Amino acid sequence: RRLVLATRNAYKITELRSILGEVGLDAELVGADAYPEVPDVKETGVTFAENALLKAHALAQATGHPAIADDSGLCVDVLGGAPGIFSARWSGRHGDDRANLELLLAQISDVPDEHRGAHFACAAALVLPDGTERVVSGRLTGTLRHEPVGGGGFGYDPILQPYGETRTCAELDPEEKNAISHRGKAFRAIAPIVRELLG
Ligand code: ITT
Ligand code: NA
Repeated sequence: RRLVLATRNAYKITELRSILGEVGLDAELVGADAYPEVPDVKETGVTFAENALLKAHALAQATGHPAIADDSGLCVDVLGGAPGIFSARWSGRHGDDRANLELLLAQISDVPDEHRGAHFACAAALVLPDGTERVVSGRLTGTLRHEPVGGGGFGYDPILQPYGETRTCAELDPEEKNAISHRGKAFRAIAPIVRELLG
């Protein structure tokens, strides 16, 4: 049985393999790069859930296999939830993690510690070839540092310090991050649904 991970983000794929491995899904996991002929879908949704469903529908339909997708981002309290669904292209350059992070830090440079609340959000969508769909979400709340710290993870990990932690997400071991992360929560919640629907 094959389950397509409807993403081209290599960091997400690594985290998803680890999270789904822990919950013992009995399926061969392949990334979207296994289907280079399938074009990327336009993320025209206005929510994480809508975009995750768009990505999963496109891959499930094109491949004839069940697909799961992740749409995620960083929501900053003082920015009214931005960058949100625009997190991957906040600087205008899609996937340029460093430029996105630097721009965000500059935008909140004057914001004091007590107002630097933020959360990572993740929507996990499952779509079957017959169009059946499910979507669940997860979040990780914390505060934003003034400078990036740590070499692990990706994206905005070096500036998000989870509540109850003294380290940033980029200083956590991969297992520690997966245990508390938005992505870990969403995909551990969708795993039993995958099991049920794929039999
Ligand atoms: P796919 O659409 O192919 O999955 P993408 O990187 O474009 O890949 P998104 O549209 O979901 O994916 O954007 C996610 C962005 O949100 C990502 O580029 C990071 O900037 C940020 N992000 C998501 N999860 C994160 C995490 O665990 N740690 C740090 N930043 C994260
Ligand atoms: Na997105």
